[in-house]
Amino acid sequence: MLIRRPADIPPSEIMSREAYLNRRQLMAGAAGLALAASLPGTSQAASLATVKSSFSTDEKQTSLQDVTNYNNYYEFGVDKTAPAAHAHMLKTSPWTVKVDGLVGKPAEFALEDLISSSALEERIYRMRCVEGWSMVIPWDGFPLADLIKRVEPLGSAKYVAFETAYRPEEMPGLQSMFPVLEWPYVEGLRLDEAMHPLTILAVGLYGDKLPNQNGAPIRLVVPWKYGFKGIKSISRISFVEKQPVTSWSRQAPDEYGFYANVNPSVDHPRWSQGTERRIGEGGLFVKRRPTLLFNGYAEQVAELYSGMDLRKLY
Ligand SMILES: Nc1nc2c(c(=O)[nH]1)N[C@H]1C(S)=C(S)[C@@H](COP(=O)(O)O)O[C@H]1N2
Ligand SMILES: [Mo]
Repeated sequence: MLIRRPADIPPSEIMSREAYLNRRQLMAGAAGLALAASLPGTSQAASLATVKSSFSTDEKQTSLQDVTNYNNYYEFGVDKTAPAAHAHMLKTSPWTVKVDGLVGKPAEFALEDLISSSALEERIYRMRCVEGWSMVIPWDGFPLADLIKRVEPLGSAKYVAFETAYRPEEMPGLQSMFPVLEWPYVEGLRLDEAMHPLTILAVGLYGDKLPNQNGAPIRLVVPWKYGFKGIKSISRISFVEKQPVTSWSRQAPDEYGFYANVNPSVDHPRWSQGTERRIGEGGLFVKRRPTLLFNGYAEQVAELYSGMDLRKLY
């Protein structure tokens, strides 16, 4: 492991997770307690009660410090540390998610409703960013399929479109004279991808409320796709017939596609996708890891793409 000065090492990295959560519980702020109180069967060890999932990897988890300080969230700046510095500006409560389009039961859900009406699961997923780094993150969330079933999609619904909140006053990146992306950030999935049991909406990580820089209060997690599919701070989910526009493929269609499935044999035009750097594995002599097809989830998801040319539909 990288040797750092003690002052650089956050307590969360030194303590075991249990000790950390116990300490957190003692020190839990009003927000955490209020959220915990609103949840059925909240355990004593953490703010969010979750059940374990068989979909989790047992690989070493990336430290909370790295998960919350090395982020992409361009609404708050393009540096990896900018979201941790600025995302507190986003007011995440109250929060609603509007679900509309080709559904029998369109609705505007309060976040608390979405959380209390689902059995939260801990999903420890490998995450791979298109830039070439990866992490292992213990998300707390529920299958997107649960929400989809509640709104009863019509037969004509083929895709699901997602939108991040549009809040110029609370998102400095939206005030920039030279914006990196068109806002709001938008993403999409084919309906069968959205219904897949691995696809979740996360409302927490490491057993606690989702930090703002990771997409509070609710964000998408699709572990076999590049990180940019995981749209943060979702305010709207629409069911549509045609493949929706997505932020990065609109910005640079030759570099980023709609599918964005992790694939070591389909390179980005400017760099290889064959290997990755696992965040937290520091040091000069640490080898990059080989990237796996569908980020290692091929057994579960390859079937979704049978017969498709993954070089063309990248
Ligand atoms: N709204 C919004 N969502 C976003 C992004 C963004 O800039 N804006 N960045 C994406 C990218 S490129 C990645 S790699 C992941 C990073 O998620 P994390 O910071 O929780 O690890 O968020 C994705 N979701
Ligand atoms: Mo990314």
